[in-house]
Amino acid sequence: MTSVQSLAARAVEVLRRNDAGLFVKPGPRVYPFQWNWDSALVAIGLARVDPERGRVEVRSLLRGRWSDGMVPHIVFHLQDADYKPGPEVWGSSECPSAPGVATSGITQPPVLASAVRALHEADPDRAFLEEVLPALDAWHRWLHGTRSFDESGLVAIVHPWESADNAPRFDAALARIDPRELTFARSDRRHLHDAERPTDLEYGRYMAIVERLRERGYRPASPSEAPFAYVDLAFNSILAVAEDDLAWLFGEIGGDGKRAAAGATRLRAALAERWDETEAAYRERDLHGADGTTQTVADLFPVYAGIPDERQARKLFAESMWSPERFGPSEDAPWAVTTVSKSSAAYDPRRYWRGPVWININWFLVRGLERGGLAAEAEELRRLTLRLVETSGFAEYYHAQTGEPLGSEDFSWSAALALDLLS
Ligand code: 2M8
Repeated sequence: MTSVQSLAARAVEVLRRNDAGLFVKPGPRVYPFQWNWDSALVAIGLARVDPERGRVEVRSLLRGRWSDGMVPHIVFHLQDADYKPGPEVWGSSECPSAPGVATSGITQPPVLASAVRALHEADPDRAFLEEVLPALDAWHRWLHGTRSFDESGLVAIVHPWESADNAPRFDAALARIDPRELTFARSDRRHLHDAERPTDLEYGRYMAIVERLRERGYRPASPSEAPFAYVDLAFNSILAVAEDDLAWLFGEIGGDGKRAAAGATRLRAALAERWDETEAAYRERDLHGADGTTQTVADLFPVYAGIPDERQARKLFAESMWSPERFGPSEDAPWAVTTVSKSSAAYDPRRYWRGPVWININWFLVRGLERGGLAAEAEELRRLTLRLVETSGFAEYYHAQTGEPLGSEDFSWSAALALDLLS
């Protein structure tokens, strides 16, 4: 067996072990329910080895959709799993548009249409597209309808859990929230080291935001009415690609993809406007606070959507993504891309979204560099990413200096995206 075959076989084995039947758990112990973008990324890997199982993943996630269109960030299919905060915190059954199965009341980055495209390209299935495209279209419409805040086409997130939890770019916005006392014992604490997870103060603030959103049935009149409202470039870049993919999928069944294509065009124009020539990166925006680059990898995310022109993409790669002082490999920290710039005071190489290397982030960047025509650079990042999983296994995230596996072991999206990068 070649090393590629053996890595692929180990990845398939992780997905098999985490398979709970209806859905693949993000990790074996820490995350026992179905998470939205985890499932989409898992389906992208499954497209390479078992598209039929990938379609099951998509259908299961869509069982959690709300009648207003939202596809929630967690679907609590199993009621007795060990995870706190669980369904009781959300009380979705009190909300008129919630489905029969318990879910959270917020959403996550909309990768799903891109996953459906990957499945269709691997194994065309028109009936499946006819079944799921209306739900994907309804979710994207819901995002534009409830999360737009001006004419730009960009959308806002209303909870850090809608993107990268404790990333430093959310620090200032979170500091304005009065934390709640935690009324439950965090289940992550039972499985993982404290230094690798968000703090209790951050959790107190996450719960305060949930409580205030829950009072309004998770539907604030507009994002600016929500206590936390942030224009996350990772979320918006993912939506831009998903809109393009949805338009393409409609084309496959002779449907009307004009709305989705127009949505992608507006988002692209708005993302392009956020380029910062001095920083060689893009500016984020806190709707209740500042506008500017954040020294987190989200500043680079428009690359995924092919936003920079070739000059900008090369500058961003050389001066940001691959810069040894910022997100790129350096002598003392050879693993990249770090989720926070090494020059930032907030950089913490072990703590969750505050510095470690994540396989999903690298996957988005590899695909973006390819889209932008930077083939050699994409290949360099692809190889480094595969070397990391080869060396340290399919961890949730990794220490940039040592490559040490951190967070959950046997993490599903790390396995699934390694499969995609190997193909
Ligand atoms: C993490 O989020 C959950 C809360 O939703 C947690 O910290 O317990 C994040 O990394 C999120 O992006 C991911 O979808 C989820 C499951 O992997 O875990």
